[in-house]
Amino acid sequence: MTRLPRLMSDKDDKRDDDDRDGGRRGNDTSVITRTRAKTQRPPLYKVLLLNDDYTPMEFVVHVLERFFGMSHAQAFDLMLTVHKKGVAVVGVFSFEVAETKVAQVMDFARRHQHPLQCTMEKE
Ligand code: TYC
Repeated sequence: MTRLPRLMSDKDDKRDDDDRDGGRRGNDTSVITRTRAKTQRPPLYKVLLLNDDYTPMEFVVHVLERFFGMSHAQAFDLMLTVHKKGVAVVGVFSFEVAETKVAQVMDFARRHQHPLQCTMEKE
């Protein structure tokens, strides 16, 4: 949550007697005592596609186009990377989006009786 700077008037200030301003402030002046609370970025999750010996290459290309919004050329290149290296990151998302992508890919592969595996891990 982002906080706005809080203004503290002289009357609120319990440390008013420390005289750090040398007494130059009048009673109506204000000092910004706090700027901004630290914001936390939500954690991100990598979605990984795993190679296997049976899922057709065209099916994997289709999965990458359909669920990860890739062009045919991008999808083909990434499929080949998985085929050669065994695994590749196909996207980085919030937890909920990554979970949905994994479920969509696993369900689609299962319905077509391919052993394609898709997992996620915290970045
Ligand atoms: N290795 C598979 C084949 O030769 C193709 C493949 C690529 C399978 C990527 C899965 O994630 C994968 N038919």
